[in-house]
Amino acid sequence: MAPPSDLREWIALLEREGELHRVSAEADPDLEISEIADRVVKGGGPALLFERPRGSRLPLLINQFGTERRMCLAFGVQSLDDVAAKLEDVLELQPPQGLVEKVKGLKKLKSIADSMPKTVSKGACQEIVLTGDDVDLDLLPIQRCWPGDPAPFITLPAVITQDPRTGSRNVGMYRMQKIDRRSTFMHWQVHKDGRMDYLATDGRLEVAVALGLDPVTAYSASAPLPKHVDELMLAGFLRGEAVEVVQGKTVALEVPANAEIVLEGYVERGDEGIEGPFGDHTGYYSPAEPFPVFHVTALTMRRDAIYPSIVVGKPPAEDAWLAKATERIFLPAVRMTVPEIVDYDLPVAGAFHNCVLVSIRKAYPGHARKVMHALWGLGALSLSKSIVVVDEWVDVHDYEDVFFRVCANVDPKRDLLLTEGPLDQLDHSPTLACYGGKLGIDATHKGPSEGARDWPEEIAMNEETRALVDRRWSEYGLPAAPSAGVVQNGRRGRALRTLRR
Ligand SMILES: Cc1cc2nc3c(=O)[nH]c(=O)nc-3n(C[C@H](O)[C@H](O)[C@H](O)COP(=O)(O)O)c2cc1C
Ligand SMILES: [Mn+2]
Repeated sequence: MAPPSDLREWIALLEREGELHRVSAEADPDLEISEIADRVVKGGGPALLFERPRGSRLPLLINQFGTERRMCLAFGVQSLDDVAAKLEDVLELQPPQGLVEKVKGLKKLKSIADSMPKTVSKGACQEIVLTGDDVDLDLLPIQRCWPGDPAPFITLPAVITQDPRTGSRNVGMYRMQKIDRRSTFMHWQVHKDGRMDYLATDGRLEVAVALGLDPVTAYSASAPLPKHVDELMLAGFLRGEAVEVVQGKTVALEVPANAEIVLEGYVERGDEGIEGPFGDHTGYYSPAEPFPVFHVTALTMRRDAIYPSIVVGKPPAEDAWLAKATERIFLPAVRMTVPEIVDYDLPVAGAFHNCVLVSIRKAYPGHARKVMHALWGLGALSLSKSIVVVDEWVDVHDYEDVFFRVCANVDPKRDLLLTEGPLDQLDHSPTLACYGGKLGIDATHKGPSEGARDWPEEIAMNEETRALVDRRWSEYGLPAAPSAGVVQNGRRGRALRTLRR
């Protein structure tokens, strides 16, 4: 099934699939909706459409991304690895051999060409156009998420800018603290592409913010693409349908035609104020710091616009599945640079930038360290604080198995790599902001070539005995048991797990 083409189609799909709950009771965007959403998210519950947010005529949608099933529905796939496979197919494009291959290759190239955003002359996002004094952010049910937040924050925006030097477009998801009816802060962290566009001007930079998009385009705003790659192209590729864009009313930027709401405006170098604190996805408040002020010159929207929101906080929160989608979708791209990687997992509890578990096909001494350094040099993964490397046969999604390897295979003196480098701006633990220590743990098998003694063999029952026990199981008078002993899909049986605690 094709992914939904706008927010309405998405809401209708969620409703058909029993994945949406409408809240008709009035609820307050000031904290109350946060608490409701947080409980529903942590309980694995449905998306919520608040039909009467207090103080606004616009309904508020939240928890659209809160489960793996909804994330798969958004992409029109069975599993997020299917999305990765689609990308891998294109990344691994080889010079075609025969005619059949050539035709296939052309199809793939066409799928890339068709991904480019398409300019259209009219968009539903501009049914209502408010400019100048008529701009009023008070119309929107913007949430104040946590008690320590000083103001309401727009939390699920797609922020569009253009590199003043190259004209290339960037779309990123950056929270926006409301200042007054016509301005917000723009939370461009130091490592992000939006900030690079801002730093590349010494004057004014136009900005457009799209709210209420089809889910794949909304996701794409959070995707860590290289600076020069347009996130709307990724959205078009993943949807299998180009994103339609329409000329902004007061800025020379194109905006997604299907958006529910668009804010147009500008930031200016030197025009900054103190943003935050904000209850962040680290589980802590990120500190108040200077960020640019975004001046809104136009607020355009659909006649019956719906406002999208998300609450981040102590993990797991709704953003967990946005980040898991990135983990899965970007694995083939990571493998393009580091092909010995079999799989990786960024635990939700590690707020994603704090910990990477990675399995590799180890081929030479120091290979685990080579992979650590590669990841510390690779895009958004460069901000990872700790990396655990295990052998190819370890299931990195089975945290207990990874823990077993770390405990069993690591000589702390020999196998820990302590280094330093850039860290995520939101990490409060390092002494300096954005810079500090990094830990690599080599939990792979080692041997004399890496200064270890002869490495012992891992225990496993032989095939012959397993087959015998499989055959004779019913004779023992025991209840049905998994045939492969205690290990099931790489995960240990529940009974054993309970015993170990
Ligand atoms: C819900 C949510 C909120 C986010 N808020 C911010 C933010 O306030 N500031 C920021 O720099 N990144 C934020 N991010 C992460 C960026 O969206 C992400 O790093 C993205 O790749 C940025 O786009 P860019 O690579 O084009 O800069 C957020 C991500 C999500 C999912
Ligand atoms: Mn980008």
